Amino acid sequence: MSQETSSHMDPTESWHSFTEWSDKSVGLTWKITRMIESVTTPYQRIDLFDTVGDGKLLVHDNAVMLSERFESQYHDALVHSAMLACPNPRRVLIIGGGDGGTLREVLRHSEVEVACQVEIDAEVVRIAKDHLPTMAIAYDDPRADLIIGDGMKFVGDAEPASWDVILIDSTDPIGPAAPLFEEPFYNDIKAALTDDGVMATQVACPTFYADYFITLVKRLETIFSMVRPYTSPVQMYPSGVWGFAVASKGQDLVQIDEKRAALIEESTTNWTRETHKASFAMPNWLRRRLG
Ligand code: AG3
Repeated sequence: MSQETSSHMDPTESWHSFTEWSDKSVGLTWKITRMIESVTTPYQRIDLFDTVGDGKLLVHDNAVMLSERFESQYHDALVHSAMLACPNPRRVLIIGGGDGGTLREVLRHSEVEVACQVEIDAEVVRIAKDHLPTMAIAYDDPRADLIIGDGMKFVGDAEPASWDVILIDSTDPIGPAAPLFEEPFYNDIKAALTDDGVMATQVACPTFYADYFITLVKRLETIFSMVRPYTSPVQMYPSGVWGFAVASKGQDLVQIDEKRAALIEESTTNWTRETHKASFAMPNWLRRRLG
């Protein structure tokens, strides 16, 4: 998972480029008109760019977190299937996701009484509040409870069976977020979930980072009794297809409440009952490797 910045000035037009490299030979390049902010925090370097056509682009340590144009593809995919697999998601915990996009999607669900967001890096929230209003607006909802702190510790200290849904909206499984993809954290999540609770996490790109995708799904399977990997088109990330997994202590992850799903479909940008069903389909080579 190598990322590096390649920035050059085009001689004929006034834009630079930023490339996130997916592997040795393939990258995704953005036309950048200006750098809005670049800050180095104790956790990461955060760059916020403006692009020629895709709105603002948020980059952490050279990995794209979101573009304003495509962010809903990722946030819809992470949130709605897990929320709808859980019969009554009253208490929802989000680890990471300081931009507010995941929180915004969670709050579409009228069952939610508390959506607690634990983000380690206050600067991510500050940048979202200053520059990414379509996501940061979620913080104005009275059900939102923002905590700046260590999500791992928060989950470790949580009361047993105290959360209906736990969503992990983290950076990639290499670098500072690596512990959020390991057994001790997954065990703590399991303990913190109610009996019919559901967790969802991103598990990297199923093609460029297939080894990560497969390892993470298999790791989840050693801990949770039900695990379903799924994928979704996310054009702003390497390959344009991103991997996710939902997991539970037994709660069915594929059958979702039709009535609630129909309601959610009225307001989402991408998620539908059809995309939900399709998201579990895996290409044959990947199905074989998943076993
Ligand atoms: N969460 C990070 C998804 C992984 C992106 N990886 C990459 N570009 N290599 C994004 C935060 C959005 N709320």
